[in-house]
Amino acid sequence: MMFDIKQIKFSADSSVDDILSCLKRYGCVIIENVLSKKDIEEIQFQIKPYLDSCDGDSQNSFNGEFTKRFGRLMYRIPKAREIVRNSIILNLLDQTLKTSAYEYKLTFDGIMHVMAGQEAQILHRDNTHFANTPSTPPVLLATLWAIEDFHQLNGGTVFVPGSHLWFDERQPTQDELACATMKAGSVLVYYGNLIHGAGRSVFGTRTGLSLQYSVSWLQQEENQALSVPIDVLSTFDEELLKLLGINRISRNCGTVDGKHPLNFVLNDEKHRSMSMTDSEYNNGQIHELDLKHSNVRDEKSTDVYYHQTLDNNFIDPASLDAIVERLKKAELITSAFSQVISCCNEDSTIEDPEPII
Ligand SMILES: O=C(O)CCC(=O)C(=O)O
Ligand SMILES: [Fe+2]
Repeated sequence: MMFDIKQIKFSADSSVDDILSCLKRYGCVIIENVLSKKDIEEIQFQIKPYLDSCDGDSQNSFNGEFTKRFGRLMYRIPKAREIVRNSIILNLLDQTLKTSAYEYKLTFDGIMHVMAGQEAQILHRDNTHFANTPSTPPVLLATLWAIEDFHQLNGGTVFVPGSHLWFDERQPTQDELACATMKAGSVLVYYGNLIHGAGRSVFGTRTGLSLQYSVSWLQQEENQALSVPIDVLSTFDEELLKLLGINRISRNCGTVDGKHPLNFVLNDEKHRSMSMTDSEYNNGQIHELDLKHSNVRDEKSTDVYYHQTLDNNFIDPASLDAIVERLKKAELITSAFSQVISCCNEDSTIEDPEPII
């Protein structure tokens, strides 16, 4: 392997600009020691019952025969609700996905627990789950949190640095592959267009916690609104709910019957009043809340308007009057006609009414 993994390694206090420029260049970064030992223990404790009851053959050949997988982490794993809004990750999301969307949201959450005997996963790009999207603008940013150490013998993720910018047909050679070797508590962050896959495992286990984010206009891989029962959702705070896609991202997008979707989840005074009048939209508190995490929308309104109205001056006023008169007459005739029709329907002996001219 030719690639020196150190080139993409950062720590939790590295500058976000440095992390971002590496991400743009190689399509991936590893940020080390983001989770503490205690965090890791908590996650392991919370996922254990689900891992224990999960059989090895995880659904299909893409997911792996010796890999345990399960989803609905926002419902099942309280600690994941905290990790999903890690501030470094949100910062990177602001500067990547928000270049082509008003918001981003969680699209996938799942545990990927690779066991000895697992063959390498087919190399792929995650964005192709949705469509064969080009690399610019980015629509998907994935994070894979190491809950155990990742290395070359236990299925550590294999990736192709820089491949997020390759054309579709280009196949990687052996020396272009790298392994995301990282200690538990680190996170691998990669663009959806990066070529990657879980590695081959000959020894031990490797637990990864995958949280993937997409632009708000893409369908979620795991339907978050249905993955978490409504009574559990209603205990979440506004920031988390919006991250799950339960959000109004512009005047009309994401609403339920014209109202902010949070109305239906958070049944308190503040959210009940989240109706959608124009004044609230333009001046109200709601919009300011929406703007809190946005570095793209720096104006009150996200809409662009085109200030032109159809000019009827080409019709001269005299003929306009004549047109209106004719329309009125036509209306009278139509209503007279429909009255006759309804009379005829009542009196079935008249089968063929004379047309009224
Ligand atoms: O588990 C891994 O290392 C990666 C898995 C993966 O890329 C996927 O299932 O899409
Ligand atoms: Fe993948």
